[in-house]
Amino acid sequence: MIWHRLDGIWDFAYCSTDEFCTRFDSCAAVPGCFDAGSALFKHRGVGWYRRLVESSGPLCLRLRGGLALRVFWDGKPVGQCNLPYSPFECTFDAGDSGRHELIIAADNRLPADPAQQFHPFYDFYGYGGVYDHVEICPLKDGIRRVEVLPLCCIDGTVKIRLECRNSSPDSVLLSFDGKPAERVPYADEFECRVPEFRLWTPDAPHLHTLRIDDEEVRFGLRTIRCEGRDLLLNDEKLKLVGYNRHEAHPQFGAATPDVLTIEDIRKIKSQGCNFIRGCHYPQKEAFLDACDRMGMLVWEEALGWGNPEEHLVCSEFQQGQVEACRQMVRRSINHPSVIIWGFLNENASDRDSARPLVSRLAETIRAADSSRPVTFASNRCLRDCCFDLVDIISLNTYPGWYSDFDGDGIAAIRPELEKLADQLPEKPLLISEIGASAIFGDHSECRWSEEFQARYLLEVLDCIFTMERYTGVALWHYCDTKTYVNTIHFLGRPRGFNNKGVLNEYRIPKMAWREISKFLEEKNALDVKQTKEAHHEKS
Ligand code: ADA
Repeated sequence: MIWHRLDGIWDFAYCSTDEFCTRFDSCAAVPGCFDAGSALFKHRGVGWYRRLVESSGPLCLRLRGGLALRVFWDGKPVGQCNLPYSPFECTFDAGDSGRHELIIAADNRLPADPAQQFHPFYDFYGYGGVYDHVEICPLKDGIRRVEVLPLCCIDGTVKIRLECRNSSPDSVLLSFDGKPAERVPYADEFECRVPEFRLWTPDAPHLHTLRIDDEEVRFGLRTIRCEGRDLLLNDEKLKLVGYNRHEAHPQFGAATPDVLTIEDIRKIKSQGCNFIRGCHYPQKEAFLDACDRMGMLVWEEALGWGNPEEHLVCSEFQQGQVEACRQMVRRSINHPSVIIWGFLNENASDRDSARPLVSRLAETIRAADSSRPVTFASNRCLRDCCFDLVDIISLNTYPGWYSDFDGDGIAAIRPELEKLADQLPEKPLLISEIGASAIFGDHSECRWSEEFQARYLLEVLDCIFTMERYTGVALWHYCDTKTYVNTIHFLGRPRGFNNKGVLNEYRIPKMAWREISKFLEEKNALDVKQTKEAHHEKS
């Protein structure tokens, strides 16, 4: 399918209610968040975006935004998405050829209702707007979608899954990497070997293409699986080191320009890291594309944050979560960078009542893709009762930051990580969050200073590298991130930001960034030296 981008300056109107808008008195950028700019900063209401589109016949439109989206074509409703941050597609008949009016209404109001998927107690700001490129594609009969799932990194076998619009053909033309096409009988699902395949690895992120009839996809050949306490990439044990990262910037909200996203990934990679947890929602496609190309490993997760029992047992909330997991896997399945699926960050997973939903989400994901491990980030740690339902045990823990107030804080890290390592079941164990806040420019050396944060994170890294039991760490957080202040967070979020970034919100490094860079540089130099010595001994 050939997608056409509709990015640019659209007509715009803001309304505090959701009455259908007919007067567009302003303009706004798409992608863009209306409440990140000066005119409507922090407003809660509906942003109406309008433009004309030349099209006809059956059409698919895809977009991603928040917090709830409605789509109108020539004034008629054609789609609705109540799943914030979720990649969303709607298909409809565009009518006769000519110019048509497309309107997208982005509603960022926050009704207090457990059925909602976004709540203001979440520790990140729920922006209103269109977060990502808006794209359309005319629909034709025949192959509509191709999924490629790597099965074996030794002989290059992949599973191919096809979806057709209307009827399926008897046979299709299949071609890898632009080689001469071969005609094969049509099947919804079949296996084959990639000719002259090269593996996708973080150091050599080789990408292949597969074309089936008119549909072309890019994929990487790599396997990812759990074995005992280990996580194996292409059958080799992985150690993950990296950051949690929100897709956000004070100037752009959640609609960050791709150039910023790519630069963030490049910085993390060149620091010597190999891992980003895309917290706490599905990431934009450009982020995944860039991670595929740059060899960055990604944890992709569906939206959730500290959801209490009341949410977990609410059937509308559950339905939304199931749908969000389905959409996430469907959109991201061909990205080799995605190695872990996650959901429901810090849910009430110490309650038996959490088990049905945790189990249902894990099974929903596995039914759509059994080629990657599934997890959720738990802050219930030793009290958690859902770890048996997932493949990786992931822990959010802040020893010495939210505890040990009488001590120096840093001394609490190692004993806590040792205790967790000793007591949790035999599965790969990941620290999915750990960190300490630092106010940019504070050099008082006490808590909240750049010095304290740097010492804290160096101790964490030292623990992770010396404790075999840990599969890795995603430090909290890559950069300072805007959040809510008038909620539970009012005491711990100066400036209205989560200040645990190692860069500030404008990506200016704090001391921790420089210290971690040095630490990883020395660590990587040592690894290279030891590998050379081992080779030397062998030969
Ligand atoms: C949690 C949560 C993060 C952030 C962090 C913190 O672990 O998952 O989103 O809020 O705590 O900074 O306290």
